[in-house]
Amino acid sequence: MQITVNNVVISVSEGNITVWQGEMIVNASNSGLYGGGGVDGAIHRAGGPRIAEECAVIRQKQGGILPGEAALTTAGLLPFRGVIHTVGPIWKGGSAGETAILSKCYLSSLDLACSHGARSVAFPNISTGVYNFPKDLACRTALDSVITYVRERKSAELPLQRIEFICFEHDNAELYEAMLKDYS
Ligand code: AR6
Repeated sequence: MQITVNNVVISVSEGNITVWQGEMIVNASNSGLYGGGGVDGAIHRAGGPRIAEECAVIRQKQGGILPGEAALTTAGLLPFRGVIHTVGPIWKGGSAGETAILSKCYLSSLDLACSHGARSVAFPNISTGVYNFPKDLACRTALDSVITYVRERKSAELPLQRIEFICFEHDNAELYEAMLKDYS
């Protein structure tokens, strides 16, 4: 399933983000940028120690990153131009600003990708694993945030040509496929 907004192809697929083909991938990390489980673990395992070394430099310089922020490192052994690490909100019931923070994850990752001239970027389903964010609200928030971002930019300010949501879980892939149709 894919749609085109402002000349950017926005698509959904089911699979493992480490074998995606494109320029930059986003990681669902933690505030200390310590490699963990889930997609974070998969990226660090596949990319090798250089990613953790650069995360340690960011940690030393600025003490990590806050939920909603993003930071760029090498992709190590992975064939990407870089990995954008962002930190999603831990779901606490919905009244702690979780949706706004999740939206900010997508926007700050896109800002970073664009400021480095990336032509393509892939997102995992941030916060919907151990951080427990409800999957349907996370999907709506991801699509609203990314599509609004792309719509509001002039083409000249937007190096991106392709944005892909990589769903590791089948139910997430179904949600994204269904909701993406609302924007076509
Ligand atoms: N490719 C794409 N998506 C994946 C992959 C993969 N290889 N593996 C898992 N997912 P999670 P969070 C999906 O738990 O909820 C880490 O320990 C997964 O099915 O990875 O943001 C960090 O260090 C789910 O849909 O991230 C943090 O401490 C989605 O990725 C914490 O978990 C996000 O699940 C972050 O929690």
